[in-house]
Amino acid sequence: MLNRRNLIATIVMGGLATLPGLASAADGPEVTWKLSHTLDPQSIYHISAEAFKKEVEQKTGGKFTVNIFPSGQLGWEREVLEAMQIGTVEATIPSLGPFANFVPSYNVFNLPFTFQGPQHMMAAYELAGMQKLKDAAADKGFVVAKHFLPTFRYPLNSKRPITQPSDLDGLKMRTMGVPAHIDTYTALGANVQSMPFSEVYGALQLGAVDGVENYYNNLYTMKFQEQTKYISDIPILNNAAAFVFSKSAFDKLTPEYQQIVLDAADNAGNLGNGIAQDEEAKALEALQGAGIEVTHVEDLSPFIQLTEPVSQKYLADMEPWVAELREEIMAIAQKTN
Ligand code: EAX
Repeated sequence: MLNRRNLIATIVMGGLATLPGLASAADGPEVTWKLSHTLDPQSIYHISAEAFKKEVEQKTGGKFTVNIFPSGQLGWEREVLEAMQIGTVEATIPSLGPFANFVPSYNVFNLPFTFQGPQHMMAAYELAGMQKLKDAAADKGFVVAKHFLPTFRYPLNSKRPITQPSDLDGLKMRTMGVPAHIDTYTALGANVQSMPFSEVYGALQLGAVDGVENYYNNLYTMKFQEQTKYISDIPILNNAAAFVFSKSAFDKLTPEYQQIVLDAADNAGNLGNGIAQDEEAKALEALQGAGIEVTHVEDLSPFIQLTEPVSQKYLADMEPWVAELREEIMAIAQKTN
């Protein structure tokens, strides 16, 4: 804050040119950031990334450039998050699944059936307790600027409709390399295989896997409908995501630029939240149009029963505040859906 005392101090120490707020962002230093994500240029991640880029570049008069690398061009999420800890990639939009491999408390998002619907997810993102997760991320070299995306990961496969857990028995399912996800599908009887997202289409084509789980927009833009037949609307896991910056890159920015990237991430995340339901509805229709059979599963209790021990196992291993945060998340479900 610029008050009389630090105004005088600033003038004495460095002269007027260093006064925060007096120079416009367009007079700021030249900065270039790489923003990596693993999804298609038509994905919600990409639309949000474009909005982020536009706002940052506009507000800095083009001095701050954001180059977006979609489709895992800079690597899968794990590789990119490692690069961010070193500081060679500055920004990314990871699913909070792989992110939890770096910041384990984030597993609170990866436990099965934690969220009851999109409104519930969006309300959870705003809980005060989320700050603790952000602090844990900062300790690992990440600035989490915005949690966003109210989407669920539904099982899609080439073999049979899934209406009960036994339908997953022995089904070769691709999940992300996220232990809580692997354990969840294993508890449901699936034969789980993890691989980068970019390899899934080929694996489906070769029959190395029978199915994959993700949200409709993601499944459709990856063209998995060409290799599969059945999807069930069971919200087993979710695809919460975030705008994440490399802390070392963020710390190098001027306070003014820091505020610009934080605001831009907030706005871009809100945009992603706002379009997600429409995009999901459109993608579901498109999947059906491409011949995918959609199964509505009313009774989730057999799935919840089999997977609840997975949640209990992870919660027992985490710090007590994580279990408290999960309780807080689950307690607001009724109010939101
Ligand atoms: O975060 O790998 C996946 O299934 C993810 O949905 C993807 O990387 C986006």
